[in-house]
Amino acid sequence: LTGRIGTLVVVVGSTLALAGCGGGGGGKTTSGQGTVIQNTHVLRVIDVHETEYSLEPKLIHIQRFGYYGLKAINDGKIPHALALQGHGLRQRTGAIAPGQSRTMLVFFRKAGNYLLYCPLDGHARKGMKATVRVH
Ligand SMILES: [Cu+2]
Repeated sequence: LTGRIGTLVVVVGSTLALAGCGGGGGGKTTSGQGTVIQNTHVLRVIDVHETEYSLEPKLIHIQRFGYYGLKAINDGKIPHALALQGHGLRQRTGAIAPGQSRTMLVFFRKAGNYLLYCPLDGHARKGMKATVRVH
């Protein structure tokens, strides 16, 4: 992982601003009872902004096991994607066009650090990576 671990922390409650997902991320709806992704209630949807070549935030804290949405938002000028790897998990979105987003449903059930990165064209090596820390 990169040596530059920032202090940015995703704040609970950001899910309320999620109406109108751009990228066909898999059937997300927001209602008074929380956010549903692929027919699954998630504890939280975490926004991950992608640009050339970085991910923000660099460090995401998760305090409870359970289902989460990782919403990859392509703020860049070329296609990106988002992949997650660690502790038996390995999954990724398809390519995301500039200005679009996709949400990945993830079930975290083991503590530790997970690698979040863009799997396209060596982008991770250029800096498109981040850490999800499950406590
Ligand atoms: Cu990329």
